[in-house]
Amino acid sequence: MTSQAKGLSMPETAVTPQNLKPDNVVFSDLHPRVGNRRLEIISGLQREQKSIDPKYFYDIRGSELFEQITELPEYYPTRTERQILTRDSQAMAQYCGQNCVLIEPGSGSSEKVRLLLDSIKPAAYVPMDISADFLKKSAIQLASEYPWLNVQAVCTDFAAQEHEPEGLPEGKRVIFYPGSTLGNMKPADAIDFLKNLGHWLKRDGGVLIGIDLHKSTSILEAAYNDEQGITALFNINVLSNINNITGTNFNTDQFSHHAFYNEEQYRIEMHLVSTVDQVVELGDTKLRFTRGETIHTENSYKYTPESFQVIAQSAGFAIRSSWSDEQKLFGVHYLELD
Ligand code: SAH
Ligand code: AVI
Repeated sequence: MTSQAKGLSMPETAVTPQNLKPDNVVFSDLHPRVGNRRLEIISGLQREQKSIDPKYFYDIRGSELFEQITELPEYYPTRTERQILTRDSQAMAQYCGQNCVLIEPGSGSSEKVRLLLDSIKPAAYVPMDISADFLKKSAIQLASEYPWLNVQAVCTDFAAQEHEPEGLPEGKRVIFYPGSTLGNMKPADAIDFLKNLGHWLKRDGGVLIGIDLHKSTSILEAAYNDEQGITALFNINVLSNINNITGTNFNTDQFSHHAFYNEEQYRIEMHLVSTVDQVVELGDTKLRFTRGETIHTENSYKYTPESFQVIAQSAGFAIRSSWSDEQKLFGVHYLELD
């Protein structure tokens, strides 16, 4: 019998995702303190080449804009990786085994893991992301779609996460790191990051990782300069997030998006170009910009199969298997400690 049929009044409070939280999801917040983030941001903006760490793209609006990017016709990485994961999920499951603890740094919407869950049947899934509200929403959505799945979401800066999150069940660790998010680190940082992940794996674990491949400059530059201008909005949104975190007064109308492939370094560089001479204030600190000066907001490194092998080996891993699409746009690899 429904509550109405029983004559009970309906609750007046709004139904939010929080009070609809299914039993199979827990959320812990290890997010860095505002003070630390403020210092990191200021120090980047005071360098000769001003820079902002790309993790600051991801407030809730940034995460939503990234989701829109993944659907753009020019942004081939997401759909290509999804095709590979769909086609080869059984082969990947042979490596991951069943009942592992599946940990995803930078999980975003947790869309891609859905392509693996039925074949891997993990004992727990641990989405980790810096974008707290988006993570919470995505974890609740996933848990309600997969009632058998134990979801343990952790809001954290994965680059500062020395040990695996506490309280995970026993069992083999598999780290799922799709999207070529590793490509947003400089190669030396990528090696250190992978080395650290190696400590989480114990003996028999592995890393299932997606890496974007080097290709023609025209395909790459189109992917980061889409016609609808969503990538430009994503880039500029970083300034709104910085204003919220630090109290700076960046005027987002006075910066424009610039992305190009640096062929020597094998990386897309994203910058924000100051369109006027201006001073941005942060309390007593004044940040001066000349017209045309840039803030470097992101690198997105592209690898050849050989150059990724060097990164993996330098971090102590052997590549056990690799999968790619027919056009060799994107690669997915299963790594184990060598
Ligand atoms: N894995 C998803 C999302 C990739 S986008 C996919 O393949 O589509 C990159 C994700 O990593 C974003 O959700 C962003 O919030 C998160 N992220 C970026 N830097 C991070 C950091 N330092 N710590 C934690 N999460 C981070
Ligand atoms: C998350 N990361 C791998 C994306 C990339 O392609 O480097 C972020 C992005 N930046 C612009 N478009 C997408």
